[in-house]
Amino acid sequence: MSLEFVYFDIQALGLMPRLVLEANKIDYVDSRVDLIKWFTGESTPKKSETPLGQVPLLRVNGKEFCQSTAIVNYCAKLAKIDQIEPLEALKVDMFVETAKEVFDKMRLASYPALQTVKAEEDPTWQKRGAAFFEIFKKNADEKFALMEKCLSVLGVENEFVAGKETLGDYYCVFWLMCAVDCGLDGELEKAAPTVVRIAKNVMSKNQAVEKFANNKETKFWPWSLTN
Ligand SMILES: N[C@@H](CCC(=O)N[C@@H](CS)C(=O)NCC(=O)O)C(=O)O
Repeated sequence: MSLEFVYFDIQALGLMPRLVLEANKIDYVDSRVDLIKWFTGESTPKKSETPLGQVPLLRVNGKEFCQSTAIVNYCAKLAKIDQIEPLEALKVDMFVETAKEVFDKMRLASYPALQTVKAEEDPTWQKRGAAFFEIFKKNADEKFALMEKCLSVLGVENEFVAGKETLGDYYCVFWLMCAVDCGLDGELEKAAPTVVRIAKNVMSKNQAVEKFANNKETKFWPWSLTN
């Protein structure tokens, strides 16, 4: 089977698919689309050539699929990490939804600020990045606290399922990587210490996860590339 993951040269919505594949040593081609060329219509692939006009997309034996959650879930199936008891899956899913909800609330509230600056006036993303982060970082600790509350309600302290990696553990790595990249790691540690503990736990047990999490070559957001 051939597997090609196509996304911009950032982590963001590409982080989870790449992490699941790499943590479980699944062979894939990690194709990076040039973000600037995407918007000028010169990228490979072009926006108009993708199934839904967006990335990420996954090519499985050449056939293209979109939507990051669908891609993450498919990768989890390939990695066989979804083979857990229904009640364990319920716990994992409740946290995954919470982690995604926090991320979506923070990023979707921040994009309008970024769009107030014209791309031509800000080729290095400095102004757009600053506008984005001003909103993204606002009251981040309150949003992080929801993830901590979720873990506390579920009674999860170090891992979701004893001796098994799950999407819940990987989402903690996602949040640690995002927070470090945005300079929010102190806030995450304070408001959601269990998220950080679970992330470090899976990193200490799986070298591929540790390598992935410590790889600073791929930034989380495009606007931190030049910072
Ligand atoms: N619901 C989609 C959202 C995908 C999405 O928003 N992709 C953005 C990049 S993170 C994109 O393709 N932006 C460029 C565009 O829309 O032209 C998913 O989860 O995959």
